[in-house]
Amino acid sequence: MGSQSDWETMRHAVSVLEALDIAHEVRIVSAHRTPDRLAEYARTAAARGLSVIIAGAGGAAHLPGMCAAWTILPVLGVPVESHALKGMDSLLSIVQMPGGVPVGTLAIGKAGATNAGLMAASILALNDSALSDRLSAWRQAQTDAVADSPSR
Ligand code: RP5
Repeated sequence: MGSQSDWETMRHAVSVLEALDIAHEVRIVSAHRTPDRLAEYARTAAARGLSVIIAGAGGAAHLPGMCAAWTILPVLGVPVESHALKGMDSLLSIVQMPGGVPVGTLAIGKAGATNAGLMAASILALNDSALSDRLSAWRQAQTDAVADSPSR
């Protein structure tokens, strides 16, 4: 994530990864404040054994795109809801990548962070049958938790 202030959103991605027992690391890497850290992180990610990167940032949210510029690993971008523009700035900064450098862009805020975790799980599950089973069970539990009618 681009800042400590993104944690309140990005913790929802981490919760999913924890629930599905997916090995992960959590770092603050800012495209603007720590550009060298970003270059180092993204350039070495594959060699360090990472398979998917979830990058969440807000405002002028260049972190996911610049991360994708440095690696061919799949990068999932989460637009953090900004105070000034409610995350529309973040969304447009992340989603409108030039052809040739993809970022898989999720929804603004908590839903996007949650789904980034689930999307990462889906990617990893392609080559991990045990994770595939855990992900299927997670989805089934979600389905089972939906009541037939609202409580009033
Ligand atoms: C972005 O600027 C971060 O991703 C964060 O969403 C936003 C504001 O950062 P702070 O000023 O709260 O550190 O780079």
